Amino acid sequence: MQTKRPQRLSSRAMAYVLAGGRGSRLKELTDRRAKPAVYFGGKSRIIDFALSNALNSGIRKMAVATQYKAHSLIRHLNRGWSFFRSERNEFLDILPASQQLDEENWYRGTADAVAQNIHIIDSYHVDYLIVLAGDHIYKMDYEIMLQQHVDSGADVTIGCLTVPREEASAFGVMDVDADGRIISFLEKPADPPGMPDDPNSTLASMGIYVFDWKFLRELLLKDSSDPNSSHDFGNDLIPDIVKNGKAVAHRFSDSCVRSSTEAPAYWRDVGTIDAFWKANIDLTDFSPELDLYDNSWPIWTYGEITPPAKFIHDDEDRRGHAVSSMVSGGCIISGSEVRNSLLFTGVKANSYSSLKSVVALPYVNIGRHAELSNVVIDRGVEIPEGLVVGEDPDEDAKWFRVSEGGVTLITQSMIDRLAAS
Ligand code: ADQ
Ligand code: ADP
Repeated sequence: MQTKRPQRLSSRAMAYVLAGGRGSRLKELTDRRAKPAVYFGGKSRIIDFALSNALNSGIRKMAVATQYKAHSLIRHLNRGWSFFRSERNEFLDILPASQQLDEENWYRGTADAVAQNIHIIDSYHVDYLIVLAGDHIYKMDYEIMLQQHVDSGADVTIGCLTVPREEASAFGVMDVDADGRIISFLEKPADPPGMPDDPNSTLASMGIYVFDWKFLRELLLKDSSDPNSSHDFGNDLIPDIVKNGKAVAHRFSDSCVRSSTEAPAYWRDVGTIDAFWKANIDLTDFSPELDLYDNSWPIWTYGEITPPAKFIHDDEDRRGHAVSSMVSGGCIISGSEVRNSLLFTGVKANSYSSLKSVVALPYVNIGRHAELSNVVIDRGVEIPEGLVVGEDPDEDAKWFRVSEGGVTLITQSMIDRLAAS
């Protein structure tokens, strides 16, 4: 007799991506776009990582809840993530705030961003909901986490990793028993506790939660009408489950990723200019921790159709070249020297210019004789001829934003202000 093959848990799950936050520590990079829509890695946007993880984990039902400055994010999702086919019971739903309840303009918090769409989620008949943040760079197989959730019989399973104690006040932090059950949870404590076996580290929530949908549904309905709740997972729902139910930690480690390469587990919050610059520049290393060339875990995105990158001698026979760099399609490097830099689609570097450790977002144009080091340049900026940035931080700070770590962010309005002076 033939036995029926068990269904993959991922086929009974929906990924619910929270993408409404601003990411204000990215400063002017998020003035006009939400953090999940910020570019990363030469071709992608930050949200592509969570969505690709879901896709590579076998999940074919997804929703993205948007709120802050969502236009560029929604445009990206429409262009790059519209290949799901409802005929095959696959979909990616975009759920902007204020679509469901007339009396509420905005999602009141992360839990409310799910609660306002309960009826939409019901209509897809899923057993599990995986709540994800759309603003981290990582690779993770959610099927492994789902399996742990089902095996342990938890009410919620929370993805977590160890972080240095001094950085932990930005996270929900937890204490676990020998079985991985969470016995205490504090949302962003001012003085995070160390771990018993490692006092300088803290176990932190990644903001990734797996729930049985029926359980979460009940909890959301109760929370929605609670006047004392801020309707947030980290502040309200998770502490409640830890106290009154069963919350289990899923440790993020090398075994959370199925991959054909030996790369270690990678997770970054690229929430500041310094972290954003570093994570992008790290990709130009000989052997970076984040392997974007791993075919077994592709990062899907919207791929603009462009001609190949081109490297040309200028009229005085200076060779345009790039070393230890990533150069996307449509770029033209003409008599320019590019080192340790990451250039997105359609960047042009003109003669006598020099780029060192530069992250240039799409369609940046670098004028002749410009000399730039340790900078992030926003999309479409026209760098004027002869501009020097990265030599004198005090001078740079007069016109541009110089980060704590000494990285300069350049936007077009900063250039316009400089030109008008
Ligand atoms: P935070 O990082 O502070 O804490 P939060 O501001 O709650 O995260 O945002 C989580 C996600 O939800 C982000 O992707 C954000 O874009 C999105 N979001 C925020 N407000 C939203 C809204 N009103 N509508 C829709 N989406 C919204 C959380 C947890 C911590 C955990 C960290 C890990 O609360 O416990 O440690 O994530 O980064
Ligand atoms: P992306 O994030 O896709 O690169 P842009 O950088 O071109 O998009 O623009 C980011 C957001 O700002 C988009 O929503 C776009 O519509 C909006 N935008 C672009 N230019 C302007 C402008 N001059 N004034 C106001 N909004 C703009």
